[in-house]
Amino acid sequence: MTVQPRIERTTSTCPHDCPSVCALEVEVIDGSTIGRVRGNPRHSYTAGVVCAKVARYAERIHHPDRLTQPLIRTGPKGSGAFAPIGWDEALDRVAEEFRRAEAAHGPEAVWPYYYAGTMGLVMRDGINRLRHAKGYSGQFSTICTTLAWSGYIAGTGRLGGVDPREIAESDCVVVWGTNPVHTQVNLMTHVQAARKNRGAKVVVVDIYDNPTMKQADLALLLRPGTDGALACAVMHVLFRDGLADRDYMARYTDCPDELEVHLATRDPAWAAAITGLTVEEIERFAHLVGTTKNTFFRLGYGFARSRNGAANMHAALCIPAVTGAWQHRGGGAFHSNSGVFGLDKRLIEGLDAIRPGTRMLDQSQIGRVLTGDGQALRHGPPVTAMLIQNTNPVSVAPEQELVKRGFAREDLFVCVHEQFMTETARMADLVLPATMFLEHDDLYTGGGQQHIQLGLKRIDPPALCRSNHEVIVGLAERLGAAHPGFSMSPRELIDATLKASRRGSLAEMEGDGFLDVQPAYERAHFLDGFAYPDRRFRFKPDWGSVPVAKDGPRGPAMPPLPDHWEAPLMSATEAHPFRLATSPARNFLNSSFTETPTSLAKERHPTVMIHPEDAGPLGIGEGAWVRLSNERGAVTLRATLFAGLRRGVLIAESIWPNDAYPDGRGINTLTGADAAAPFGGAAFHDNHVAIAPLPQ
Ligand SMILES: Nc1nc2c(c(=O)[nH]1)N[C@H]1C(S)=C(S)[C@@H](COP(=O)(O)OP(=O)(O)OC[C@H]3O[C@@H](n4cnc5c(=O)[nH]c(N)nc54)[C@H](O)[C@@H]3O)O[C@H]1N2
Ligand SMILES: Nc1nc2c(c(=O)[nH]1)N[C@H]1C(S)=C(S)[C@@H](COP(=O)(O)OP(=O)(O)OC[C@H]3O[C@@H](n4cnc5c(=O)[nH]c(N)nc54)[C@H](O)[C@@H]3O)O[C@H]1N2
Ligand code: SF4
Ligand SMILES: [Mo]
Repeated sequence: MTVQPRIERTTSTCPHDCPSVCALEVEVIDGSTIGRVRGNPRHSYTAGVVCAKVARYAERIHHPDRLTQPLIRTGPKGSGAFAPIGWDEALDRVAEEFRRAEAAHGPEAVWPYYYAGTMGLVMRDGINRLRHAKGYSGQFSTICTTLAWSGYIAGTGRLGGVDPREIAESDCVVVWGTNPVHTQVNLMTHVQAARKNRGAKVVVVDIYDNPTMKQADLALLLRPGTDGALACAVMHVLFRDGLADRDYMARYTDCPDELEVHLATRDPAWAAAITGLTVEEIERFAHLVGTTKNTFFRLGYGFARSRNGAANMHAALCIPAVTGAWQHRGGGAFHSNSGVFGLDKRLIEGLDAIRPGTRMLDQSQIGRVLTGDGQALRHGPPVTAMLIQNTNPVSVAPEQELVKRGFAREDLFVCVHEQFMTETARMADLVLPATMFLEHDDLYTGGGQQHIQLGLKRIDPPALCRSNHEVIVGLAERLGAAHPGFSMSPRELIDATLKASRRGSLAEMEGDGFLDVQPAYERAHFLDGFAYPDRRFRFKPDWGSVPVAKDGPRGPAMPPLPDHWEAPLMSATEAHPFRLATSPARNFLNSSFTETPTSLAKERHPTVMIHPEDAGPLGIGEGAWVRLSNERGAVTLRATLFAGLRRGVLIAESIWPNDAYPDGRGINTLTGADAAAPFGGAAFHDNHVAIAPLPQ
């Protein structure tokens, strides 16, 4: 007689770095194994849908290559030679190295480094409590959101916007610089609802004909970094053709007359020459959004990942302020809700322990920091010891040659706490095995939606895996770091954080597993005014005082009004005549899922898309090996011919592990870490390169 497995359905939250932050239903088989993962149908944003890579999460959590044992390096750095070591001995060793670094150069020689491999607040941000309690160097987190958020907040004064579920009530949805079919599939659920129920028109603005653009009624395929020009010409037409809402602007915006005068010369012909779009396409787009008052602008991250990206985000955001779309149900704009959750993070992050004046190091400039660049070090001591959690900089950070050189330093001690032997872990002195989300308790906030969500422990981890919280607490103990957060369990931290934030309690949230904190309609549409003292939207922001970064890096001065800002771009040159963007691949999530067999099989191998008319004269055929190069280095991968992009543009969907390339050089060999205006940020899609076939 065969025994039927016992399948229990539990709820959880996807922990990965994705705006959707899906509420999950997870099958737990016999209390120890994960079965199918589905979207929770009772969650109004997730609406029962998850992406394919998380649906097959069993592949990742029960992967044979998971780290299950603390390891200490026994061969040269990066050799991959490690031997098992006990947990106590491992943590003692980290503490000893941190004390040694501090004794030699002061506490700022230690740089805890992390990012959003898990979005759980306890496991992601707890490392900051240790940092603050010990006075270690700060991290100014620029790798992802800084450019986009700066541009958005410059206009509205606050990070928030129209409820993304309202997309279903819109008659025109503009998906601008995001590829949700790859990067946040749930957005498509709401877009499709608008289309099905109301016949809404869908506009997609992107630089290649990606799977989202394939679903568009109006596809605007422009040159990289030219969104500001498109936005200006659209607003020019709105003013010119009587489609601007002058009453709305008089009431809600700072300088509509000045904007109108400024835009007089920025007509569709001007923008057509810059963007590569036709005058007709621009006019059509302008008339569509000008006559469809409840147009919803869903502004993504991708178009802000250029050196003029903050300016472009702001320019696109100005359109609904000109049409007055914010006043209509289903109309207005949304980029991120990260500003609406109102969670008091003092306990989790130890914010009350911050030592004023501690240096902040630019996360994106990790290569420069580790190779001793004085400016990147803010003219302070070298970094000689690191703890890394939830991020894989040797793969994902720009200026990869510098990053690799930095990690190879013999005088640098690195401890990496990871789920897999990533290329960063491989460079470490000590590797610690981490739990996965179904093996620990955490609290999540949905930046692309509006819920605070729970993800509780559902199964036991492999015997020797420990959570980020356990590692931080273990180190705090050994280093004599004092803070109430170190003596609390994750459940206690979650409960206390919810209570301190007046967002209920853990017990209250445990039922559904999520809490809808969508701000009221009036506020989400900024009908009670924008978040500046005079309550007005800024067409002309004071860029220096946008409330994003107090102590961050600074880029060049911004254009005062929306514009096409060419100067900072890494434009094509004679030596480097192509523009390269590194847009996300569908089956990877940054560097995560590059270890799962199904994702690898679907993505096949590192590839660069090139227009057939560019490829022909260069002698590049389908599948040919090519070399991409610029001032920073060279990358070898295969070409595929694709007519769905502009001449002179290349797309390499990323991020593949470096060892998937024949010479171990990953795509970020070509990307730059210079601080883009106004407050820094990595311009991953703004690169010039040369492309040449390799002898076959
Ligand atoms: N499958 C998958 N999902 C992911 C990720 C992943 O790697 N893979 N990454 C996750 C993370 S960390 C984030 S932050 C989000 C990001 O998700 P998105 O907001 O979607 O941002 P990007 O992924 O940077 O780029 C989105 C699109 O912008 C386009 N783009 C690039 N340059 C320009 C430009 O100048 N103008 C315009 N109009 N478009 C441009 C790219 O071609 C791409 O199609 O996705 C998350 N989800
Ligand atoms: N070329 C190019 N480069 C890019 C981008 C691009 O578009 N193009 N996008 C950039 C963006 S937007 C981002 S956000 C970054 C993200 O890049 P990363 O920060 O590296 O993000 P992930 O690959 O999502 O996660 C990193 C690691 O976290 C680990 N991890 C997950 N959960 C846990 C946990 O609970 N504990 C511990 N200890 N580890 C955990 C995973 O195993 C994974 O190896 O990449 C950037 N790099
Ligand atoms: S769409 Fe994003 S949040 Fe949802 S399951 Fe996939 S990775 Fe997770
Ligand atoms: Mo990101």
